[in-house]
Amino acid sequence: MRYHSVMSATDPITGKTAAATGGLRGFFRKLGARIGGGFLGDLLGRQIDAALLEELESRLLTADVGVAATQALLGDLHQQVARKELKDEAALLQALRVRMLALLKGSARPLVLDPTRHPNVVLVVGVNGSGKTTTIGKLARRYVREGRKVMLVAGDTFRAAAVEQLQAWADRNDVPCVAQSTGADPAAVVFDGLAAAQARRMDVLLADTAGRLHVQAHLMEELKKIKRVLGKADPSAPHEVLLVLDGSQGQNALAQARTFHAALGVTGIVLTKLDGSAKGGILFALAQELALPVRFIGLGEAVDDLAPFDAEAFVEGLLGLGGTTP
Ligand SMILES: Nc1nc2c(ncn2[C@@H]2O[C@H](COP(=O)(O)OP(=O)(O)OP(=O)(O)O)[C@@H](O)[C@H]2O)c(=O)[nH]1
Ligand SMILES: [Mg+2]
Repeated sequence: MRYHSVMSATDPITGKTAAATGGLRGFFRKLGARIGGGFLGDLLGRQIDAALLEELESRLLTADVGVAATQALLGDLHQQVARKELKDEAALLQALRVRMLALLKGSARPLVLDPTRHPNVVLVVGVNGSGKTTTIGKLARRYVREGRKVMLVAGDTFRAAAVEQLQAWADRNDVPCVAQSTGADPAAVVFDGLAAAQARRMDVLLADTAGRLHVQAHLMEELKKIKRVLGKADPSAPHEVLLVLDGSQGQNALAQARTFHAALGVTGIVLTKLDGSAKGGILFALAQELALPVRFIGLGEAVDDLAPFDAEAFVEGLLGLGGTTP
């Protein structure tokens, strides 16, 4: 089996690997640049006045930043512009940078595992096809590389071939996977997985679940049951309810986040598929409305295409600041 290197993430603009473009910082910068090109583009170089702010506002909205976050970013800039305090483009960019970083500050919080827990339980949830199982494969890779003992549990007993898909990721990472056949009670499977992980003193248990629409109430109830049952085997579990969102879905991802959070108490987010999309504006909307940590960003389909969110590089790229990587 051949693996992509840790720098295999593909640059969204040049199509080159991240290694060739200055690493993951470069990736986030370019990602920002691509989104920024969409809403800043020709605005720069124009006179800074109320009309320019209006235009900026509508472009932020188009870039999925959302009404509340757009307001938070631009709010007092209107007064500053009226008072002619933002004299030039550099001053405007600096003002935006400060506000964007302040908004995203809470988002760039890593997932920290407690080494005394055996295991740390990560319950992975999200709508169909958002990238849950792939993200589990990538996380397993990451934790194995850190020297941790990782186990997977196949809580998706609904979709045909879901168990095989997870098993394939387990084999690729050489970690154990607890599974039953399709149709089994997912709460029972996950409970067994936790018992096995406790017995074998695993560091991390990554629990896959079946995709479901956030509007399917009975399926959301099923997730609540899985969460409750985990708590019976370990009152502190799950230690992370990780919501996987397809970053290319824009405002729809925000609606999903709202409902999953209300039902389950989401503790972290993975935003996938930002490699093929200019829709990263949703990061601001998520930060503004839910203030949940964005643990990782999915940068592609390969096992190493997962990276902690680098808010600074992202904002610099977005605003065309801080120099560009070749
Ligand atoms: N480009 C890109 N594709 C991704 C990323 N993450 C996942 N995918 C792809 O998205 C598709 C769905 O991924 P899965 O991991 O099966 O999604 P899931 O949420 O487990 O899907 P269900 O189990 O059906 O709910 C696959 O083709 C993945 O390769 C990413 O970060 N970037
Ligand atoms: Mg899946």
